[in-house]
Amino acid sequence: MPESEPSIFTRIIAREIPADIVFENETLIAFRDINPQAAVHLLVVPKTGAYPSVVELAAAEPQLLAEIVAVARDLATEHSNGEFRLVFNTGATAGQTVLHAHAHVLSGALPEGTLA
Ligand code: DGP
Repeated sequence: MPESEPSIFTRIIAREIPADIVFENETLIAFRDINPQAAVHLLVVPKTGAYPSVVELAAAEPQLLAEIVAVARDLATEHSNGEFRLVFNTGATAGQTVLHAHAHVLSGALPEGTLA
């Protein structure tokens, strides 16, 4: 994808594409994953599309990473039992398909065979 083309998440943030948005503030947005892998599967996404992955995000704005963790906890409490798995796929071979940093928040019943 050319760098100038907005990511699918940037288009969700701009309301160009619909999503089931469950949280939004000045810096972050969260919505349900289109292909849920757990009873509760949310994506927490920085509104800035400047960071292709969590690595660049953490280096440039560590406080934003801390904010993602806090929002994940709040959402897991609101939508499930407060316990959750936080996943940052980083790189194509690790399963990253959207080059706009994001956290997967998985809670409730998780699929069989995932990391213990
Ligand atoms: P990753 O594979 O870590 O890059 O995660 C990208 C996730 O984004 C993947 O689980 C599916 C989700 N996703 C992709 N396109 C859309 C969309 O248009 N809407 C929503 N809600 N989720 C999407």
